[in-house]
Amino acid sequence: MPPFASLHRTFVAQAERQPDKVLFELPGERNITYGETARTVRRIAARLVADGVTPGDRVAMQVEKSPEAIALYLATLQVGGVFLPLNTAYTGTEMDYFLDDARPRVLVCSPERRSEHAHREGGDLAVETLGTHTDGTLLNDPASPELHEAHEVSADDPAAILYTSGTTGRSKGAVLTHGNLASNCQALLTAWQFTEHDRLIHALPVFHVHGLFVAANMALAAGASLHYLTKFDTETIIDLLPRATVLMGVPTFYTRLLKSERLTPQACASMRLFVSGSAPLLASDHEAFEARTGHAILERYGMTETGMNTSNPYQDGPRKPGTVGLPLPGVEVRVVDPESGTSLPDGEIGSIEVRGPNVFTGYWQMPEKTASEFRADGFFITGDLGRIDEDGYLCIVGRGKDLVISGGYNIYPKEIEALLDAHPTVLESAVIGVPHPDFGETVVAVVVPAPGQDPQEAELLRFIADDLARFKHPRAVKVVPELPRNVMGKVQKAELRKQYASLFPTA
Ligand code: MCA
Ligand code: AMP
Repeated sequence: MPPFASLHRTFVAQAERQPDKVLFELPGERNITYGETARTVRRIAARLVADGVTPGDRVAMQVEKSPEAIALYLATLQVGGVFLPLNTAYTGTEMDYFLDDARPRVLVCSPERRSEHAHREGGDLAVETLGTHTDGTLLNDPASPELHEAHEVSADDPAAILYTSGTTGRSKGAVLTHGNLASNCQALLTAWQFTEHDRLIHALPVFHVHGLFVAANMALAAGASLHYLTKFDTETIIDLLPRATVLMGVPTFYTRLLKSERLTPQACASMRLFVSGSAPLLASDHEAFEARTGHAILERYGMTETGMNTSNPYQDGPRKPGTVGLPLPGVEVRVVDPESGTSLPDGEIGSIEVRGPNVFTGYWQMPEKTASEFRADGFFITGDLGRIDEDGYLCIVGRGKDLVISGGYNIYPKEIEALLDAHPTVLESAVIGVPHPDFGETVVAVVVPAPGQDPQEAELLRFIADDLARFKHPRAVKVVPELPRNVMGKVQKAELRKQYASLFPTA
């Protein structure tokens, strides 16, 4: 496939080449072709322009997963807009922050949540709705016009903003360009030999890099088909395996699939590739999956700010459990001393840094934060810790950043600590991640009572509920007389993680 500059243009080319090919197969429901999707994209594009969207304007989306959500993404790119997908779990308080910061021209929300956003409307913001059955204001006029022209974009133009929480507790919008998305998609198509003949099981959410810019982009660009599921369900996936070729998921997908007796070599007979990422896959799960199915899961490593950086080989080399493989074509990866920034010899643990056409341009309206995360020679400091093994494979050994990854969702302790500390019975808190049998890691809050107070778990959880998406809620609250500190007075989270490591017994 020749190099491409825009995901929208590449999709349009596929839709013109094979209009009748099924793009979305919705199990037990409808099938939607490339041609039908292209028409929906053009209708939404016309609607966005009517709402006042001009190139560079942000289009925010907080909707349940549907094929039309992907059409909205493509329509935004068509008109030169900047797509801003938001997790459906975000509460009103969280939405206030993102919308104030990104100042979108249009917010597309679920019809059921329309009233929550009524107060935002007017002025510079238009609110549209989109349901899961083509309902909602965005598509409610069957005779609505179609926009055929596409805004001419360059590789450096912004295509999307994805919020990713910072160590400071404030979420930062990572601005990804058309060039970032296109180059990463192309590198993955080549690395994983993905073609129009693939049938990908898509069970990830479409508001993060994994589901949108890895899974969906690859299928759209290659002209492949999606078994498109609104959410992960073990038995539905196993039902679909015999009609699919590729599955992409977070480690929790594989932990759950392994629990089913129906996961057999026969069930996987038509599959050629299982991909895992977003969080570490346990080497024991990798090995158990291979023993059970004959397939070695291909683990890769990425970040919101960079898309995918490294991948275990599709062929020409082993897929090594516990590693995230080799740099993708065009991507440079190095392990350096975190203080001096000098490269370390292979085998030594240091800070992982990356450079390449996949790396974002910066955080939305945060030039200083952006500058502090890049080296002078253009390498981006990922905040992950790793080493390069004897075969050149990258192994992630930990995180320099204070981050919990639960079922593939990133959770920043600082955000939760700030909320807990505001409760009158709490003097201070430390939020940590501990091993969890289903989510890989889960959140535990350790709190110290304010003088004379007796913090109650249920009350604390109620107190933070409105301000925090459900997946970020601590699964346990522990009350302790004081937090362990080092001589500098810094809370020793490693000590706490050790202390509570067996709270949720794994295997
Ligand atoms: C749902 N819940 C969770 C999570 N998901 N709690 C903690 N961690 C989670 N990940 C909560 C719900 O709020 C609910 O709580 C209860 O668990 C059940 O919800 P349900 O929707 O039924 O859960 P599920 O469908 O079983 O979802 C689990 C899941 C899902 C399949 C692991 O979280 C998922 O699809 N994760 C993928 C996230 C992802 O795409 N990450 C990629 C980020 P209650 O019942 O108590 O109300 S992109 C990225 O990281 C980089 C770039 C990369 O490298 O890919
Ligand atoms: P996000 O900010 O949601 O893009 O999450 C990116 C982070 O997820 C990375 O910085 C890593 O810490 C982690 N991550 C992604 N893929 C892997 C993987 N295969 N193994 C270990 N950690 C991973």
